[in-house]
Amino acid sequence: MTGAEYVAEFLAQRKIENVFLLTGGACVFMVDAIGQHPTLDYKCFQHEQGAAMAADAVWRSCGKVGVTMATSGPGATNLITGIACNWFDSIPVMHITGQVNLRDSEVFKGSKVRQTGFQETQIVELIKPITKYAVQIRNGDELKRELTKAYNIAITGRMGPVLIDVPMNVQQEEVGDEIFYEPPQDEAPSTEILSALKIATTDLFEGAERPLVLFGAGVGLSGAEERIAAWLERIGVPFVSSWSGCSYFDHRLLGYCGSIGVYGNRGANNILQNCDALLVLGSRLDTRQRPGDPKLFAPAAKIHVVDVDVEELNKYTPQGYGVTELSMDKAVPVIETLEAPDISEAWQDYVGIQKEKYFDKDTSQFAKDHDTISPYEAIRQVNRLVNEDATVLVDCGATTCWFFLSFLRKKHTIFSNGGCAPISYALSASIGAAFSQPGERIFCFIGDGGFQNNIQELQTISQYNLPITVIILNNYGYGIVKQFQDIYMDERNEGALPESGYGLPKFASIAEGYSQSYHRIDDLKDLTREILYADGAHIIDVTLHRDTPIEPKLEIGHLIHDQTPYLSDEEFNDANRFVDFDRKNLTVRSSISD
Ligand SMILES: Cc1ncc(C[n+]2csc(CCOP(=O)(O)OP(=O)(O)O)c2C)c(N)n1
Ligand SMILES: [Mg+2]
Repeated sequence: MTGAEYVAEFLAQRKIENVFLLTGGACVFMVDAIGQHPTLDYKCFQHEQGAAMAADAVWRSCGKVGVTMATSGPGATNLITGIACNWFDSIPVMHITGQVNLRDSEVFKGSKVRQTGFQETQIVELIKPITKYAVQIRNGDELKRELTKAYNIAITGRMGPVLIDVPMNVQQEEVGDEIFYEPPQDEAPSTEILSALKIATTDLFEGAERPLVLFGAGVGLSGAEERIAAWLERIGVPFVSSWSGCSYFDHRLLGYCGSIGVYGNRGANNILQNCDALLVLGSRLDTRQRPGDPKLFAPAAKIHVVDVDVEELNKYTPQGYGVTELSMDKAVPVIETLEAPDISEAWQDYVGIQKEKYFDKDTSQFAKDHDTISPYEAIRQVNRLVNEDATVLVDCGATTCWFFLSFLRKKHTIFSNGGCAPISYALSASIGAAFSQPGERIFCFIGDGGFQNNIQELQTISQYNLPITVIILNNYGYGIVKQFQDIYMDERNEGALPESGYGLPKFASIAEGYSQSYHRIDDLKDLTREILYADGAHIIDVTLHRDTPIEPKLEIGHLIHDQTPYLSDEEFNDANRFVDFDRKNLTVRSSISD
């Protein structure tokens, strides 16, 4: 077997079905080997970025490792944004790049030339900061060792992308027929760490009257979501989630109060800010969740965080949070034994009121006032019309905020790219989701700007006849940027609107060019299940007023739960019964637990 054939066989034995690629001279032997393999297949993308984003969706939709292949130089560098998507959201993906023949690159060994071989690029050095492991292979033996090592690194611990760079001569080298793979050893956690977790969390709950749990993506990434959801249901402690976390449980669970953060639900933020004990499960509390001064995040609460990545935990040292370094699947047997704390009646009433008042109530007052389509209602309508286990992706910008404020997950697969958040991710990721779930229709919410950023992948959708419904929430601009500029730049919308350099083609003509059907929606009564589920690939263009804002939204210099449109002082104080916040001076005067 040649090195190229070895790569194909190794992937096939890992039950990988598709490699997402764009070919080129330096990977062509490997592409050929995949093409000749009896069970492995490849799918062609129009841009490597699309392939890498699609590979991100494979794990999220079917739990298998996504694989890309690209040629050296520009092929490899085009993968970078997609690799960043995998990295920040902890998604295991294996990227395989072709590299020039080692003979070429070694000719000038010792001199620091930029390049010797044509299209030679040191992708391994470039990519190291955003991969868990990246290595250039020097011979057949290394290929065998490194493939298994890289694959295992991708799927263990805090997961993430890996990259293997395979020079042309290694692709052609005779490497023998035996495939080498040793599954990773699953180490049991020490009894010390488990008992420390038990003591810390019992202590956290025992001293609490106003407990809250934050459900993060780590719960789902480690496969602990069903057990944690069952535990939450049993003990009746209220919980909130991050955007990435809310992909993993049924939003109809009684204890669920919404997603928190800068664009979070107002009630969920209020509850967070008034709790006295917060158990954070598998969430990294990034600055969209914990903006500004960390001291003002759940300021009256004792906080304990369980996370698989010690670096994430190290950042809490100044705040003195309790921490446990453990993946959630290892922590779940302990968490499950925690009994419900003595929740005060006042807290139960308060949580009930906040939920009643705000949960699933976010809407566009602006759209009401202007008699235009509310993106919140458009999303709710799709939520009602699609199957309760449908796969629904969402892109970037205001579109994401509207989505997470109004889509209620039942058994749906819902996701977005949380950490890198490039515009266009969802279009390419929909393709990965479609290949991972043959026969299932995929729904993709995307803004007009995001839709254009990787528009060439419409061709990939068409040529493979993928059942993807793209729903453009069209506000004729980079809406989220425009809202920011309106607030902080006196409505100077440089680079964000058609009159300042942003441009839109006729989407109907684009659809026609890519052989897809097109529906323009000016009235939500025309957005029907029939259209959503029409055969083939299609584009639904929902017309919004271009000024439709995100509501609620946090402005700079405010407490996380003091979002626009601002509440009166009376309403604000009523929503903060347990902690007395000085909303102007950004301090806490006192709290019930003081
Ligand atoms: C690749 C990339 N470039 C730029 C940005 C910055 N950015 C974030 S949101 C956004 C506007 C998105 O516009 P659109 O897709 O129409 O969504 P809207 O906010 O209008 O809903 C931009 C340009 C980004 N996230 N990714
Ligand atoms: Mg837009």
